[in-house]
This record gives sequence, structure tokens and C-alpha cells, in this order.
Amino acid sequence: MWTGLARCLSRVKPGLHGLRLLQKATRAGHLPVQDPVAPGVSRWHQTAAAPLPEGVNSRIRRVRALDGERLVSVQWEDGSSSLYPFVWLRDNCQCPHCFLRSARARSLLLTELDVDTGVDRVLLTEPTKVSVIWPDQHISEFDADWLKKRCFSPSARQKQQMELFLNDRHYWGSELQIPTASFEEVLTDDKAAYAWLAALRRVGIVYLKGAPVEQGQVARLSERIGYLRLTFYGHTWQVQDKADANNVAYTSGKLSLHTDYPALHYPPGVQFLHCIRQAQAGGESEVVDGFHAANRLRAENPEAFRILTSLRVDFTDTGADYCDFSVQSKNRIIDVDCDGQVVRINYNNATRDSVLDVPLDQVQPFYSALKAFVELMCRPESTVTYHMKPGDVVTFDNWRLLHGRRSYVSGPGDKRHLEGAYLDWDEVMSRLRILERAIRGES
Ligand code: OGA
Ligand code: NM2
Ligand code: ZN
Ligand code: ZN
Repeated sequence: MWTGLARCLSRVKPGLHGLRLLQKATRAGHLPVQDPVAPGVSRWHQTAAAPLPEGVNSRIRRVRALDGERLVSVQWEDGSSSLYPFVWLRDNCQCPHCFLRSARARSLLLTELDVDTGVDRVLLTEPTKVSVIWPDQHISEFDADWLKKRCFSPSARQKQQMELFLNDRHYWGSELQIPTASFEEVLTDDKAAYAWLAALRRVGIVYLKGAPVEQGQVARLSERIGYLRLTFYGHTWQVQDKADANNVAYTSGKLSLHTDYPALHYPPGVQFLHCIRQAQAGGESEVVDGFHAANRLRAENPEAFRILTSLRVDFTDTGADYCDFSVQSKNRIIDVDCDGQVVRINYNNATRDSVLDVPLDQVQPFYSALKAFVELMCRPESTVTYHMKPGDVVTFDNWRLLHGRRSYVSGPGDKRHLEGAYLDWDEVMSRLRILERAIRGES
């Protein structure tokens, strides 16, 4: 099934309709998204493997309170040990007074928490249960697996964070075979849906084939996850050549590589585009891994990287659609987190404001830096090209990928038509975690 889907994918043909030949176009194929728990796992899942089940049955050999350091030491059966601060244990007491089980949330108030608490006694009541008796004789009981998961060692923290956020990325260039799955299968089958979203997270783009050729499909796909992100362009939006277009996307012109909606301070994390009708000529799509490109810029041109990660650029979007709007933002073109990791690209040349709030002497260096980044992304080895056909849906990470489209010509009665929708990563990651548990057979 998966391979069959991969085989029937369209490719951009060299010299097509007299448009510029993309050297790598014939290599822009697609790979099936495979079931991540079956043998022969697709390469997108090599390091994004499903985490171990929660109940790994950790057993404890010994517990003791280190009063001087205000830590509880837990020695595991295998000889390793973990340390837990008194204050953290008291804060995370799981008893019905301190924790509302039905909401899986803390009911203990911070006003009730003595951040300097000592402990009266620590006991190993069973090999898998630790009890802490506090000075006021309140009793907390902690499960061994629960504690193990929350160990403060750097390696345990890193493992836990990886399981929660799946931040392990596969970076790519023109060699990418876009992971591909069946539209109907991701709607109906949990394993297929998990494989779809896991690849969307790791690779940043997944192609879905076989959607009905009518409006409403991106909405169905968002309902599979939760809900979509409403913007001034509507719940879903129709990419078509329109009279008095309120956005450059609504013309038949070329769209250079961009992320959608940098005019918002919180741009949509995920984008779906469903091809309902393709153009007579042109309209091919192009994508680039913006994180990979930004990391290469850091290595090749550190000064350009410094400028694009520090200067806040004004973006603007004014008009009327879902309702009237006058949007302004200030975004760094390359956003990095406090560890210097690239976390978001914000760039649409069309909505970059003519207001440029930088000192005069930084204007020219800014343009040179931006040009260097765009040139790096436009290199043939960076880009993947594909040609959508009716029934195809492309789903991609709008914080990571830049996408573009070639200009097109449509006949008067058969206008090119894509329907799009946005989602945010919080909702997509939520569904991904739930699907992962469901296919592991947990509640
Ligand atoms: C957009 C867009 C791609 C296309 O509408 O923002 O990138 O192929 N469209 O029309
Ligand atoms: N729409 C118009 O940054 C942008 O202007 C992207 C794209 C929703 C297709 C908007
Ligand atoms: Zn309690
Ligand atoms: Zn776009």
C-alpha cells in the first residue's frame, strides 16, 4: 500500500512548460511513511523511536534522607542512584489533598508549600514505593517508576525531554524523498496517523495522497488532530488567483521561498495545503529545510547569522478577509532559543514592512545578511521540488520549512485551486503523544 502510493507520485519534469529547469527536480521523489512499530521501520524513525512503556518496573534497593543537602537519595537495584530535593518531593506529593487525580494536576497551593521543609523520615515500604513523612506528619508516597522518570541527572532529563517534545530532527537538502502516506489511512488508522505526525515533526514535511477532490478536506484533517488555527484569512482559505487580491498568494505570480504569516508574533506552526485543481502550466512547489539552511549560514557566514538572529524586522499585513485587519509584528528572521538552537524561521518577503526599525548604519548589513541567507536556501542542493495534483495534500512545519511556488497560467474556467489551513504545534504534539500511547496499548 505505502510503496504503491510512493510509486504513483508526480514529479516535476525538466523543462516543463518552458519554466526554469530545476536540476534536482527528477530526484524529488517521495518515501512512504511506515508503521514505526513494525519491523523495517522507515529511516525517519531511527532515532525518534517510540519511548519505552511507562511501567518499566524499576526497583529500589535503599532510600535515605541527606539532611545537609536536603535531598532524598534513591539507590536502584542496578546500583545507580538518583537524588530528589526535599522541596520538589513535598511540592509533588501525590496524595488526594495535594494532587487532584481526575485533573492530573496539583491542588497544593504554593502558599501551603514550605520551600525550606525538612523531612522527618524516609521509608522504603515496598521495593517500588517510597514514603516520606514530613515534619507536620503529612505522608507522601512515591512510585519507583514515577520517580525514575523524573530523575534530575542530565541524561535522564534529556531522555524525558526528548520523549515529551520529539526534538530530534532529520535535516535534509535536495536528496529528500518526501515521506508519503494515504490521506484516508491517516484519517482512519491510528498507526498511520502516528507515523504521519512523527515524520511531520522529524522531517518537517509529509505528503498525503488520495484526498477527495473537493473543499473541506483540510478541515477533516485538522479534526483528526483537534482543531485548526483561525486567522484573518479564515478557518480555511482558498489559494486562487483573485481580483483585488488581499495577499500576493492570491495571484498567479511566483511566490519566493517564505514562511506563512510572519506578520503575526506567533505564526502558525503547521500548514496543510490541499490541491483541488492544478494549473494548466506552472504552479510547481518548492521547499527548503530552514533549520538546516540557518545552521549552514551560521557555519558559512557567522556575521549574517548574528544579524538575522538579533535584528527584529517589522512585518505588516493590512486588508479584509474573515474580517478587516491591520497586523504588525517584529520578528527575528532566524529565531534561536537560549541554547542557540534554531527554533523558528520568520520570513515572507511580501509582508516584510517598508518600516525598518534599525539604526541607519545597520540597514546595508541587514540586506547583505538576508541576501546571503536567501541565496543559500535557493541553491539547488537545498531545495526539493514537487508538483501537486488534485487529491494531494502537503502537510508541513511552517516554523521550519520555507515554501514557494512557481508562477502559473490557468485556463479561464479551470482556475488553480488549493485549500489551506493552519494548526499550531501544541495541538499537533498533543495528538502525537496520545496516538503514541494508543498504539502502545496504553490509556
Ligand atoms: C501560500 C502558498 C503555495 C501554492 O498561499 O502562502 O504558499 O502553491 N501557496 O500556491
Ligand atoms: N495566505 C494568504 O504570510 C502570509 O501572508 C501568508 C497566506 C493565508 C494563503 C498568508
Ligand atoms: Zn500530600
Ligand atoms: Zn505560503
